[in-house]
Amino acid sequence: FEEEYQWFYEGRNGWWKYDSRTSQDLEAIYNLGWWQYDQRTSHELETAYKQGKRNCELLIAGFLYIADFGSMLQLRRNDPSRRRKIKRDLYNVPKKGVAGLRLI
Ligand code: V3L
Repeated sequence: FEEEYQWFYEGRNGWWKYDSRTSQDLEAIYNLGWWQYDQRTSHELETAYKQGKRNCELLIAGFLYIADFGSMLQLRRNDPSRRRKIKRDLYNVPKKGVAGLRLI
């Protein structure tokens, strides 16, 4: 069972950037820059979002992060310069993979 909406965070340095001529087109058309959060974290985000909370604290690979729904950014709690855009989108939009596991 997949929830209709999932949460995504922005990646960097994707494989599609190796071909500089088409990278912008691919990124724009297929939106390949996004990773889906793992199922547990995506569910935590969805619950907090639906409760109208301003943010949600996340534990990811031993690090605490804040997902801020106002700015739609994920920030590492002890180093807020480590920031990534986040988005809520339909579960079946194109993505790089889930939580760092590539689809291809
Ligand atoms: N879920 C899983 N891993 C995360 C998350 C998250 N929400 N946030 C950060 N990391 P930072 P490309 C990402 C990982 O923001 O090729 C991807 O999942 C993050 O992993 O500076 O650049 C890929 O595994 C990074 O390894 O705190 O798109 C990897 O980057 C590390 O935490 C490469 O993706 C530091 O991120």
